[in-house]
Amino acid sequence: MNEGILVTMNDGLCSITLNRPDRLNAFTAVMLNRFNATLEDAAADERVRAVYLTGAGRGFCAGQDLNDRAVAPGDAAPDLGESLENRYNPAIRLIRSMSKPVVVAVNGVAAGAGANLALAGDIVFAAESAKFIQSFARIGLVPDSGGTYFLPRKVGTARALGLSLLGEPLSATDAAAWGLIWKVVADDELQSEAGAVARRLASGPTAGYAKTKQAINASGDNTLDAQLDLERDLQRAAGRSHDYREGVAAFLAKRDARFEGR
Ligand code: T3D
Repeated sequence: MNEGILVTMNDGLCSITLNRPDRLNAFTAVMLNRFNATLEDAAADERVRAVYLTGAGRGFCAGQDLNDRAVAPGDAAPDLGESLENRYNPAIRLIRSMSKPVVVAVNGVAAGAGANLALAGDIVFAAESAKFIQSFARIGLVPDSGGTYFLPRKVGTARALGLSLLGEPLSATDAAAWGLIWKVVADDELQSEAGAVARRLASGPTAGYAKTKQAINASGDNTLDAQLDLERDLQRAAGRSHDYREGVAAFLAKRDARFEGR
């Protein structure tokens, strides 16, 4: 049973496809547990040097599957805090803390936790027809999966509040113009373009990427002084890496570098 997740491994790239296309890849608890286990494996496996995430069918992910538990009037209230603590928060923490780049190819609508999962990626591509919806307000919920953390930082408070309170779709083009994502590409070029970037990252200087991600992640909470100190320490370590020596040697020899990720 693949539980709504397809996983392939190729040349250092772990590719994950959310695969419940008839439900726009909405997460059931079982599917999200499996997704998190896959991320944990990818984070721990030294052979994995980059992760690629996309959706099957016409959607990327419609967030929580609203059929997955009873919420009818009269039913006991479900504990959504439990759902976040045990499933959604670990997914976001795994993506942000993983010491390898995570490339996301948003192939269609990304709603609710599905939107914020996409936005947690390191390099986010979106198909021209894709849209991002903070749909939580439509069902009386609060943006989760890092939405209230990442949105204000990426687009400012005014746009974060507009997106969150109104729950209106944001086009891929506007998402790129607002600085929410890396790039919007033609629908039929999404997988080839985003996939090529993921493969490139999977054969790049993995240890250097890890330090870069660590520094960028830390910057929001650091003073300039603290950030300069962090850069010094990370650069000192990067300067001792195999890939730094190889990168300089390749530059001087006017050839392509053969990075080993260490
Ligand atoms: O555990 C917790 O609950 C806490 C965590 C919460 C995190 C969250 O993600 S809360 C937010 C949950 N997601 C939503 O509220 C989004 C619901 N979906 C939509 O608003 C719309 O489907 C979309 C705007 C995403 C797309 O609209 P459209 O018109 O392109 O497609 P559609 O016809 O609505 O959906 C296609 C099918 O997928 C449809 O099924 P059907 O009629 O063909 O049998 C629809 O019911 C189903 N589907 C879409 N989203 C969900 C879903 N089924 C279950 N859960 C969904 N989230």
